[in-house]
Amino acid sequence: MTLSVPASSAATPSPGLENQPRVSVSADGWDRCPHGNLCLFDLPNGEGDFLAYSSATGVPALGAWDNRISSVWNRSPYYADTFRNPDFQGEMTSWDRYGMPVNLSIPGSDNSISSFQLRL
Ligand SMILES: [Ca+2]
Repeated sequence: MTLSVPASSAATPSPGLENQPRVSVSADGWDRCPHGNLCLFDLPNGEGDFLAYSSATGVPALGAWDNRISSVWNRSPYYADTFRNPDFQGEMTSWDRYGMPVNLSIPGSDNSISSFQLRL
């Protein structure tokens, strides 16, 4: 499953979307990442828009999310590998299953992920 959640949706719903379900009105930052998911955030500290994946998958090109991810939390039961280039090329970082949330500014890889995979 892929879930893309605009950061602004909880505070300022778009017209016509007021009654749509949301991840959680009270959740903020990292806490918005559902247990069992890999979450990829636009901003540090789990802020901003984010993507969430809960099944083994490979994404060779991130489109609008290319070179955008600034923090990662792998809460999934899969290993996650992120790559600096598309098609699973370039420098790879592996994320443990049920790991800790990480700001990519610390390892110096902010806004540089271009593909990733979730694997057993
Ligand atoms: Ca970013």
